[in-house]
Amino acid sequence: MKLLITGFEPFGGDAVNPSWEAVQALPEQVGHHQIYKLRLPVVFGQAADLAIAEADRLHADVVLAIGLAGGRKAVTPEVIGINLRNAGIPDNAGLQPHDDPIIPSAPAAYFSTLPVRAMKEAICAVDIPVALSYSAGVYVCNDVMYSLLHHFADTQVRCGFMHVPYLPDMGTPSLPLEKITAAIKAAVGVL
Ligand code: PCA
Repeated sequence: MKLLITGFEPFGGDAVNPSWEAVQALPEQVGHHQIYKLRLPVVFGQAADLAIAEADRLHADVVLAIGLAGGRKAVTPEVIGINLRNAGIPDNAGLQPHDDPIIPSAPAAYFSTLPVRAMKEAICAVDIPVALSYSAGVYVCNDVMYSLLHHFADTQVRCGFMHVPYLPDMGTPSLPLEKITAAIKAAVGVL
């Protein structure tokens, strides 16, 4: 099985993004998954297009996108992505959409096609704070999640998103990099 896992470049003035730090630290193989890694720009539209193109190119079976949610205290598998863009801060290309659809006339929302509850239980089992989230926000992370789910709707490719907290030197609450990496590995184990 081919698993594409993505992380993001830094944004909003941060020097690092724990999502990419953790993805980079993953092994090349987890269980029956061959892991392919991709770093995404924090840019509306462009990030989603790159993730979709790479998943198509690889003929990936599963796509798991990871992003930072500063302020959250737990790793959070996302249940749903919505067809909305609203940026509190400009993205890394200076775009700041307000209340725009991601894809006009497309469905309002898609549920993750990953087993979010099993992911949560697997992360809980390795003693890392975890909770399901029912909002991936309306910034670039939700953009990627929604766009993947729209593109791969009615295909066999399963996809979803997981947010992770700050690293200790970025703010509070936080989780050490080893714990974020271990949480992703545990989640991948049930995909
Ligand atoms: N977090 C942002 C975008 C990139 C990232 O790591 C978000 O939650 O939308």
